[in-house]
Amino acid sequence: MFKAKIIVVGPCESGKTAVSNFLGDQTDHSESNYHPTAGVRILEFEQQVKSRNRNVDVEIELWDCSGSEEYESCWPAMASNADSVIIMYNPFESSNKLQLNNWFDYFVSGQGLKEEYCAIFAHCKNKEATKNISSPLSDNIPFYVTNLDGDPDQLKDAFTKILGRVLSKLSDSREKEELSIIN
Ligand SMILES: Nc1nc2c(ncn2[C@@H]2O[C@H](COP(=O)(O)OP(=O)(O)OP(=O)(O)O)[C@@H](O)[C@H]2O)c(=O)[nH]1
Ligand SMILES: [Mg+2]
Repeated sequence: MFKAKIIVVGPCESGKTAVSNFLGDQTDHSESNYHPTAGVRILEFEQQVKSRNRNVDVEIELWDCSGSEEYESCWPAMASNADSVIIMYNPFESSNKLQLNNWFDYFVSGQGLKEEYCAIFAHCKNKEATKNISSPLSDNIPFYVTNLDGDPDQLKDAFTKILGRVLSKLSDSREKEELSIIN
């Protein structure tokens, strides 16, 4: 069994908890009251991913992190040993876009994570607004426009793609470790 730690970061109220709950099948996502996350919530679930023509079970730890500056002192623990980072923002809030570089610099480049294992979710709370949005950061980071009301399966597909890329990294490093034991 492979294990993956995936952290979800980004500005307050961008939808990190709603999306994390949906991905982890924790609650009904139609719950509309906003409850700011205190620090971090860790959701654990399993998902099957296709890798190199076989189905592989992955045990996922999804870290739904608070967007509040109040918890910046927890960033090192959140970032520690993360296999992937999902940066979520509201594309209609200009202040959100300005903050994105901070999240990216700390959680992706600051940790030496390759951009291909991370993702940006431009999360639109209004499903009508999901067209013509382009990535605010490097084109090398996979970019998805997401929404829970329209076609939430698109969100599941995006997550499965991220997981597929993370899994190939994890299986490569496991193979290397196995070879190093024989050699
Ligand atoms: N209609 C609709 N509402 C959404 C969607 N995504 C999030 N929301 C609502 O937006 C509000 C904020 O979402 P949260 O997921 O709590 O935001 P957050 O990013 O976790 O915020 P912090 O924990 O403070 O960092 C909540 O009231 C959600 O129900 C969506 O796709 N559609
Ligand atoms: Mg939250």
